[in-house]
Amino acid sequence: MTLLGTLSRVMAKGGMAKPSFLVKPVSVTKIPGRYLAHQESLPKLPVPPLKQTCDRYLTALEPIVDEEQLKHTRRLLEEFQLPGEVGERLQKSLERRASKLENWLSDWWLKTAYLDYRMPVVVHSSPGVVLPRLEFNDHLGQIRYAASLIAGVLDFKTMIDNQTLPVEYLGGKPLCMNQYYQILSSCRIPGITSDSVVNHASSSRPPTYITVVRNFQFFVLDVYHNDGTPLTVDQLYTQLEKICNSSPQPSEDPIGILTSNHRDSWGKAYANLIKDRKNKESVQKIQTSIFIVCLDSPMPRVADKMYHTRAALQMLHGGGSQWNSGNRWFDKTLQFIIGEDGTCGLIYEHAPAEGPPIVALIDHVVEYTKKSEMISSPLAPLPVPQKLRFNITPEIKSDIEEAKQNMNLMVHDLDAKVVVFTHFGKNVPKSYKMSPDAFIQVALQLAYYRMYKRCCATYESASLRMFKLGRTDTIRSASIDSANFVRAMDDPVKQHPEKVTLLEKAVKAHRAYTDMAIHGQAIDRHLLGLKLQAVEELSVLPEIFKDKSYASANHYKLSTSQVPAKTDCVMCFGPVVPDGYGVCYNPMEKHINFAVSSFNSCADTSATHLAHALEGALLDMKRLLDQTLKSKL
Ligand code: COA
Ligand code: HC5
Repeated sequence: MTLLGTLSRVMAKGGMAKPSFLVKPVSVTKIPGRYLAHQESLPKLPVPPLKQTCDRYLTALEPIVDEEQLKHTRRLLEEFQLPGEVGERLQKSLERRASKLENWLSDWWLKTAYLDYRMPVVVHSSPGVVLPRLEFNDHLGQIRYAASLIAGVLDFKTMIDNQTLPVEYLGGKPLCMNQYYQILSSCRIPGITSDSVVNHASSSRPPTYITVVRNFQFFVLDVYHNDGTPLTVDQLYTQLEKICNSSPQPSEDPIGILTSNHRDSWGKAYANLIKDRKNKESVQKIQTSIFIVCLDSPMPRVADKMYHTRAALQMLHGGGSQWNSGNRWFDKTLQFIIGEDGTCGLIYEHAPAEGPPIVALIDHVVEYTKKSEMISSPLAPLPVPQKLRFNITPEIKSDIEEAKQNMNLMVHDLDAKVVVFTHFGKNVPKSYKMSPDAFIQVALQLAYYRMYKRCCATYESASLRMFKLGRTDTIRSASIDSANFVRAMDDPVKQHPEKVTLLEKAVKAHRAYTDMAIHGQAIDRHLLGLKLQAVEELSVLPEIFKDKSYASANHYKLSTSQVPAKTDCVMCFGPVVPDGYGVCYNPMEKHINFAVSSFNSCADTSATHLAHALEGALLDMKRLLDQTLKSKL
């Protein structure tokens, strides 16, 4: 219950704390020049009109709640909007907030969706990315690749430091680039009831080292010389060799596994851990470092067709305490993971940024590593990387044991299936003049309907980066039009031309919702804003937020996201409700990479089953179009 579980907890507290969660906020104004000029030119996130949101909310409920419930909600919404009533008052307060802040939503969103959300970041929040499998198949290949990957990330960092990153565009509009400045040198810090995020990139002495973890042991690796030039690939390789030589056996106490625990438990364990001065210094080194490189131990081998699924799980959780789950610091924003068998990817802590900046970094690194060669550089006497030491008290030992057990339960509970769909990619929907993203989303609706004979609340991430400090809003993929199509598709009474018309309507409706969302006119963040505003200024919550429909609308059995990349990678994340699915996809021109996840503890879901249903739905939709439209030519 990711994004929504938190909302009710914010409510329970009866009020919002002042935004003290950013221990060290990265102020946009600290990054001068070109970047700032660009940022200043971006529009502010609007507050949509109240009536528009209420009307659209009701329309969005239609395919997912029954008629009686809909009637009840309609009445509540009418009352909410009466002149002089609570809706009007909250809307005005929200508009006032929007006029004062750079972005009325971003602080609230960070806190609600991430820092106050207490489930483990592993599986429940942090996404994983699998790179195309690499050629190496031994330990030397692993550290050679690690060296060139580190050099590639540092090369990308130069563009961040010099503000030479090209501005991105969506729908012809320039996007907010702030998230790029949040992904390096940052870390989440656990608290007892809420976390914080620190970022050291713009501090007076930004870090010049990364953390390398091997056999559950953490090392500080300086990646710049005193003159500010980065170490060469060759030099990085030599340093990584030294690290590996001093960590031949797994540590008895995989301290990093603590970061996988429930946030309240980790918050408590953390307070205890850093009471010791040495521990505190070691933890701070990890938190401050630019990023982490995890040199993983070999994982159990699987058949080739299972490779992507196994690799996705390695990225998401590391395989359990007996494998690589302790070879992480899950609070760190960026952790690159490199196995000995050519497996490579990353996991990232989601609070500071969305997927696209991370994927842009990956695209750059992958290109860089293809070009980079091991040129022998003069053997400069480089210092031995410092191993971080921890004093493990019996209490810390028992916290580690508890975290191990919880991690192993999560590992057993997560079911995943990666499908490389090779029949077609964006090319086919495009050839039928349809939005590929909308086509895939409608296929998902069909797949779900075929399995459950009903539609469910569906979330797709939409970028709000057209606006200053924008993050995301929700595209509600289950629409009246998608419902009409999925019901008709397998109806033997319906003729093909009618099905095609319904499919075209559903795809168009999805694309129209997408346009509305990326222009700041969707309903979900607005409703959240009204709700959080109510928490701040009212003693009781308006009825529309206590309504059953609101709970149903936010119980996303399908939580989905498209993250397009140039690199042929697989992106994945866990479901957000116990009886739901996570579906992430990277549509390429001629194929599509999907990762589907679900929980084994739910008898009604199966990642494999949905993945197959999705393949079937895509193929059937193409066949329908081919048969009907091609025959017309
Ligand atoms: N006919 C022919 N081609 C079409 C078309 C049509 N009717 N509609 C779209 N296309 C083309 C587009 O021009 C585009 O071309 P390209 O491949 O050359 O770039 C391509 O098809 C893809 O368009 P579409 O599938 O409609 O999706 P999109 O790229 O506009 O993406 C979202 C849609 C929702 C994913 C995007 O708006 C977004 O918000 N992305 C960010 C999501 C995000 O942040 N995810 C991570 C969260 S952590
Ligand atoms: C590398 C791919 C990362 C995708 C992560 C993503 O889509 O996160 C969503 C963020 C948002 O605000 O919509 C949340 N989601 C995983 C629950 C869809």
